[in-house]
Amino acid sequence: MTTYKLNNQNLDKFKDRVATPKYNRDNIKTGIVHIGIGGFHRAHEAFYTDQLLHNESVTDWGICGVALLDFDTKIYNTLKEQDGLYTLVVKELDGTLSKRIIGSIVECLYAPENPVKVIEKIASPEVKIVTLTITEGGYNYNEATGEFNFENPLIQQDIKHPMAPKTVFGYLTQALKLRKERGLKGVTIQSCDNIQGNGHMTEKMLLSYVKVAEPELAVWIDENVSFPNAMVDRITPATSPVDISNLKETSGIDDAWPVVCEPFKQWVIEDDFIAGRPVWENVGAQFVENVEPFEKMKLQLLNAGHSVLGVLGALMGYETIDEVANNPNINTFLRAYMKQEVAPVLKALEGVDLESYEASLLQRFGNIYIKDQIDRICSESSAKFPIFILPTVYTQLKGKAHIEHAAFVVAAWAIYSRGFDEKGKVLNIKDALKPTLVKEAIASEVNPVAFLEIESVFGKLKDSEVFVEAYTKSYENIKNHGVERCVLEMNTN
Ligand code: CS2
Repeated sequence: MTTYKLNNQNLDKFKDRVATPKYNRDNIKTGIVHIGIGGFHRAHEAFYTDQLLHNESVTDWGICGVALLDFDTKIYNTLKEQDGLYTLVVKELDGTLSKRIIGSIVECLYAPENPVKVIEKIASPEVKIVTLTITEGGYNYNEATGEFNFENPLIQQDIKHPMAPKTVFGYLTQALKLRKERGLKGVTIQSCDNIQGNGHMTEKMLLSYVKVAEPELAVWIDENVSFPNAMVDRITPATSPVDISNLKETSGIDDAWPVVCEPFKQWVIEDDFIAGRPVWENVGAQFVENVEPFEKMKLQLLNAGHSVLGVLGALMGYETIDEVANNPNINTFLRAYMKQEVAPVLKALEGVDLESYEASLLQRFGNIYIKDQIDRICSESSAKFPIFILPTVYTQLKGKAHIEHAAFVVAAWAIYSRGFDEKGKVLNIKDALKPTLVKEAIASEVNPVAFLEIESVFGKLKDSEVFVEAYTKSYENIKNHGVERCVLEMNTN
């Protein structure tokens, strides 16, 4: 089989090999600007939108992908060379691969190269929605104060240099200002990140910034911009070199950055789009009045479950989530965590079936074909724990209910943050807060509570005697006996 480079010109050559876009990409206008074109966006929103564009009456909802950060150069260059095309490889439960070339990203911009172009794009009349995957940490929220973090040097630079911003807040503010000045309509800003009330969070953080940077814009935003909340879901591991070479060998597609993901996908969105929206419900998205129950269920079970498996698995020397999820002792521990500590918090939620959700999660975590990297899961834990794990703890503490499993995982994270697994292998900690984490992890060797003193992560948790006691006990136990033995003991109690 001849191999061809993936781009517009060669697209026809692939149509008998894999699914390809059947619509004319030249006719598609850009209705959506998406900031953060990593794997998740390309497995999720861009996939849904590609499906939708196959309906020939839909021509207004192409995506302009924006690479915001300096280190996004590689993805930008790849997509530019490939005319926005990439292959999505779904790893089915039986190990077969379903491949499809996605065509919904019809334009790409690299913000560091030309910030004004990005501002103008968001301000252009055809754009109706700005979607975001900027990671949990990207919202610049300070857990300790509950407010926008103006101390971030990048935010300071955006205030000083409004037309050469570095953060999403700087970009959105200047673009919205242009829309206002030009008498254009507002837009919807839609977060696709794993945050409880992600729309509310986006609105609150953006308005905090605007009130300082461009105070006169705040009222216009209030009246002309909507921020729907949404729950997003599809496990999307980092693409490995083997994924790239397999695609070449089996389908003759030379794609520098395909995306691999699980078959499951879910997108539950509040229907609050001030300037109109694509009929994503025609391709499987759910529009609901209140997304909160779906968000809570997903964040506190799936994402939290990932962090549990990630941190314990990393200490035990595992590399992928399926390996640790299929360790029977850890599996039992995770199920107990879900049942005793998370389910009681979620039990009042309406419209969700917790039991079947939990069962499907265990199957998804254990899928041996996904090979989701523990490194990926543990990265940026300092932004993840406050969203995925700690809300459950706070509610349980209020009700004087179980927190032992969560305390155990936090203790494991403190030990993880020393930078070595149980066999002494160096752990690759990737976290914006790494220096602080490592410093407090080392201090914890003498006084375990030192780790809990990181207020921007744990708030006032260190004041809870019950939590501190369970945490300290777990810390000493893990240090002396290792994760697996402790887990075994907890499972039999
Ligand atoms: C993961 C998520 O980053 C993480 O810790 O839990 O990326 C997870 O895979 C997605 O939210 C799945 O929808």
